[in-house]
Formats: sequence, C-alpha cells, structure tokens
Amino acid sequence: MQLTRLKKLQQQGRDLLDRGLDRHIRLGVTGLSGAGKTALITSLIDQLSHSASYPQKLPRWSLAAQRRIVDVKFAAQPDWSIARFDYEGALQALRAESPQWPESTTGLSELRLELTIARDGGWKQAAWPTQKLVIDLFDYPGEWLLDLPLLDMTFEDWSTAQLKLLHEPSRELIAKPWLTATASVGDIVSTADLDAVVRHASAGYRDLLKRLRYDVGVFWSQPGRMLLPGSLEGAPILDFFPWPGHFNDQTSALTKALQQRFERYKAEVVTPFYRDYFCRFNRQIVLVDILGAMQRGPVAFADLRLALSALLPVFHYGRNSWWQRLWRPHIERVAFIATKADLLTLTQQRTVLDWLQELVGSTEIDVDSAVAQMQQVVAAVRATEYGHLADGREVLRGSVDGTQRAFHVDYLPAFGAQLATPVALPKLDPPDANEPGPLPNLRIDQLLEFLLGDLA
Ligand SMILES: Nc1nc2c(ncn2[C@@H]2O[C@H](COP(=O)(O)OP(=O)(O)OP(=O)(O)O)[C@@H](O)[C@H]2O)c(=O)[nH]1
Ligand SMILES: [Mg+2]
Repeated sequence: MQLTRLKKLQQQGRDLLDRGLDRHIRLGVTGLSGAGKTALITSLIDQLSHSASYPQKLPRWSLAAQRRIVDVKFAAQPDWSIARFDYEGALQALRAESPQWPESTTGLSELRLELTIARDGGWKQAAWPTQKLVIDLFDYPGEWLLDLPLLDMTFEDWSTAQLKLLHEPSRELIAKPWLTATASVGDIVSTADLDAVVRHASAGYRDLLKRLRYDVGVFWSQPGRMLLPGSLEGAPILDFFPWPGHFNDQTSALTKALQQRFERYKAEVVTPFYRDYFCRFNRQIVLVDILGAMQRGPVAFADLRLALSALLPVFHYGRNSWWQRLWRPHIERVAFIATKADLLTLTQQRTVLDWLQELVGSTEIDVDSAVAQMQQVVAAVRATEYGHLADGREVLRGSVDGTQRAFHVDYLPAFGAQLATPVALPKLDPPDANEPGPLPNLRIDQLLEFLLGDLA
C-alpha cells in the first residue's frame, strides 16, 4: 500500500516535471458520438508508433521528416483505475481480412506513449543528445461530453433550456406525449410515492432522448449518461428530468427532489469526469462531425451548431506561465478538425473546410490570441482513392459491404447555402491496409505537426 502510494507520488512528480518542461502532452480528443474519436486516436497512435521506422510516411511532421524520432514505446498509463485504450484490438479489426471500424465506445480509456527524440543542436545536445516526449491520449463515449455545460447551470436553468428545446418544431411532435404526461406529475406526487413518480417520468424522458437521438438525429440531448449510462445503468442518480412545474412551485417536494438529484448528478458524475480528465488536457483536438450532421439532415446540422456553442465555452483556452502549467494546465493548442474527408473530392473537402471555419467562428469562445489554433479536414483512416471516369469526371473508389465501387457524393451544400436534404454518404469499409507501415490517412502528419511541432 505504502509502496504503491510512493510509486504514485513519484509518477506524479515526474509528470509535473515533464509538464513544467513542456514535454508532457495530455491530448484530449473531444467530439460527439460518432464523430470519429476512436478511429482518430487509433490512427494517431499508429502513426506515432511507426514514426521512427516509416518517417517518410509523415512528410509534413517536421520531427519525422528530419528523422529525429529515435524510438516510440508504450509506457505505463498514469491512472491504473481506468481501462487501457485498446489500440491493438482496434488495429486488429482495421487490419483484419474483412476489415471493421472500431466499435462505438462505452467507457473511458487511456494510453501513454513515450517518444525519444534526437535534439536538434543547441547547448544541451552534447550533454543530453535525446529528450523524451510523453503523450497521454484519452477516449470516452461522445455522449458524456454533452454533460459538461451542466456544470454552470442550476436545475432551473437546465430545465428551462431543455423545455424550450423540446418545444421547438424539430422536437415537439415526438416530445408532446411525454410533455403532456409530465405536466401533471406535480399533482400526483402529493398522493403517490415520490420516488416511483420520478422513476417513471425519468424513464419516459430517457426514451424520449433516445428517440430524438436515433430517430430524429439530434445531437444535443442532456443528460448524456441517460443515452449511454456505462456503470450507471439503473442507478437512481440518473432519475431526473426537466419539469415545467418548477416555474410556479419552487417549494414542492418534486421540485426539491429534482433539484437535489440534478445537483448530485453534477457533483458525483459530471464534476469528477471534468476534473480528472478534461481540465487536465493541455492540447486538444475538437472533432466536428460536419459530414455526419449533413448526413442526418437539416435538424441535425442546426443542432451541431447548438452543441458546439454550448460545449466550447467549457474549456479554457489560454496560455499558462510555467507555474500555472504545473497546477492548472489549460489548453494551449486547439485543432478543430472535420474527419472522414476521404468520402469527398478535393474540391468538396475545401467546401467542408469553409463550413468548419464558419461553424467554429460563429461560436462565442474566448480563445486567447496566444493559443495556437488550426482548422483542417482530415481522414483518420483513408478508405478511398481518388480517380476519374472515362469522361473525366472525378470519383472516389472504395469498398462498400465488401465490394469495390466508384462513387461521387453528388449533393453537398455549397458554403453558406441551406442544407436542403440529407447528404447521401456511402458507409465505407475500412481500407484493405495490408501493406506494412502506418494506416493510410489524409493530413494526419499536418495535425501532428500542429500538435507536437513546437516541442523539440
Ligand atoms: N471513411 C471514413 N470513415 C470514418 C473515419 N473515421 C471514422 N469513420 C466512420 O465513423 C464511424 C464512427 O467512428 P468512431 O471513431 O467510432 O467515432 P467515435 O467518436 O469514437 O464514436 P463514439 O465511440 O460512439 O463516441 C466509424 O465506424 C466509421 O464508419 C475515417 O477517417 N474515414
Ligand atoms: Mg469511440
């Protein structure tokens, strides 16, 4: 016990020192469900793992291009109480005879990589010819991200905002039966068992969130753990819902019970997740699933803007002095990324980049001017090749359900235009990546240059 604690302290000491010397990166990959986080993390780990032996595959990452990466290895992760990110499993699936995308994520995991880098001259080179770069990566279900904005809300704030949303035309039709049934629970509660009423209405609210998510395609539903509870399945802490009664009766037993549960959810579920992971990232990739939203249609596309503008203010984008870096790491570099670019031609990728820049620009986040920002369109795992038909038209070639085919996404809204109908995208199989070396991708080396290029 004593020894474990000592080891933990030593590890924390090393972590702090590395962080003080700016060689410890805690990289957060932030994105809603299905945005491509797990595929991107797998690809990043794969590119990094191959960077010493296949530097020519990462020409736009200067450390690799200059052949300065001497060694890359997996190291013991700092937090032993959470799962290790299953890089090997994801890679095995991607490289199988009939390749599969990684499964949707159901829990938190992390992985630590340690890079040994040759110094590039300078006075330190004679004494310390190499230096270490420690990178921690985290994966989690996208739904859990939806809860972070709750931290700044009271039950009344949250309930008001959710009810307003449920009355919007995109949601009202589906929400109506639950809204009607719930409007009167305050009357029942004086005679019935409070717990049973809350449980029943919460179960209905949970079904409603699922329908909105999976049938209508909305992104923005809270609480996120109702959609994907993980170890909280069936736990009473998830039993709460927005309730119109709070407007006129602050003292009722039901209002009090809901306020209490909401506060406990924040304190016991959301705060630890934020405190232990999100507020410790010092570099961040924000995955914006523009294509996924366009594919789900106009409601989802509008919802993506809503989700981004609610989420981004939760993070602190500011530069730290060295002492702040030890105790209060804030995000110093942020890359806004749309992935799955391999579904599009180069011209279409440019359009998505315009959309991305506009979406990020329209959110009111306070990014310190000293914080480096990047916006780019990438493919974590490139599943297509560019090609041309005999008549010269641009196409993409990839595999769908095991069959090779040529395709072209015919409708993609021009930048600034309304999304009229859902964008039809094929569900591509991962590529046949049997060649040795890292997974095929688009522009991951540029992303690595942005995230790590200033470090050595
Ligand atoms: N063509 C293509 N498809 C991708 C790429 N990355 C992800 N996808 C597709 O997007 C799906 C979702 O990707 P994930 O990485 O599982 O998304 P996630 O953000 O981890 O989702 P959750 O775990 O549910 O939060 C995959 O199953 C693929 O179908 C890519 O680079 N290219
Ligand atoms: Mg995932």
